[in-house]
Amino acid sequence: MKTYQNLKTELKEGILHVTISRPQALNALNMETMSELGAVLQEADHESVRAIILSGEGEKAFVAGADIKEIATLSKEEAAAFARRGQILFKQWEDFTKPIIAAVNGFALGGGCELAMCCHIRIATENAKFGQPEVNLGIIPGYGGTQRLTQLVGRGKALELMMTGDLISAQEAKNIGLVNHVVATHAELAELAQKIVSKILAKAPVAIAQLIKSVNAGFDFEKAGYEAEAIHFGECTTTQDFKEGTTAFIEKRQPQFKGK
Ligand code: DAK
Repeated sequence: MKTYQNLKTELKEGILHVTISRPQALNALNMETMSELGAVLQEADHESVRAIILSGEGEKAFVAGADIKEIATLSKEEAAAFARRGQILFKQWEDFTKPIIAAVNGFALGGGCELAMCCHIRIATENAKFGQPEVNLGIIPGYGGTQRLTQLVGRGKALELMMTGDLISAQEAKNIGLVNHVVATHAELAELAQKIVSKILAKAPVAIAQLIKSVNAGFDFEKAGYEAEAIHFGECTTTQDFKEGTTAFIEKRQPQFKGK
């Protein structure tokens, strides 16, 4: 396996363990990490890899979203290109034809929740928290979250979560169908991920691949929702409110939104 700046990888008995590792920023997704998530998926497209378990470094965060400090400095053109690349990258993870388990070990917020939703199965420790707090920054989810959250939990709950920006516990995430299983400890999370993967790997790989393709075919990426999300996300990033939201986060204060 290659060496990555922000990912730790280990291939053990056909299972590729990928750990996002920027603990100083709660594993937030900067551009480099996004590009490494693309590269590692390409590497995983090899017969030696039969499944992926994705997690975050440490006991606090899976991924606390896109790197707000980095996105605050993007130009409009850079922002649009970055958003589109993110949508495509997350779709590649969703469409990967070997099982991917998200082992959510802490905060899964914004882009982190969106990344977990691209994985085929989500399990979590009870300290994990989920949410789409983009509204606090004056934007909307831009990596397919408006679509995938709605698919997983239904329209009413998805809209409530996205409009309030509320964070929910792992147990509540399980109650609404965002997470499949919740365990107490990080050791149990690793054990459960391994157990689920082992069970799947005992089945016929072609059938598993065809299952993933069949399920995903019913949630067509070309459908209007993803396109609308990209357009409306782009519109939000041009507002003064987006500048205010990201600046307020960096300055550790509440944002004052003006509606423009
Ligand atoms: N980005 C950058 N740094 C982050 C971060 C993030 N998303 N989340 C946390 N950190 C940093 C904090 O700034 C802090 O750094 P220092 O102050 O120590 O230098 C360090 O990680 C520890 O965080 P806290 O001190 O805040 O820890 P707490 O336990 O007090 O709070 C928290 C944990 C997860 C509740 C809090 O850190 C938090 O609210 N984090 C932000 C959550 C969030 O809003 N995530 C982003 C959602 S939006 C795009 C534009 C936007 C997006 C994508 C693309 N384009 C223009 C293309 C947005 C997508 C999103 O994901």
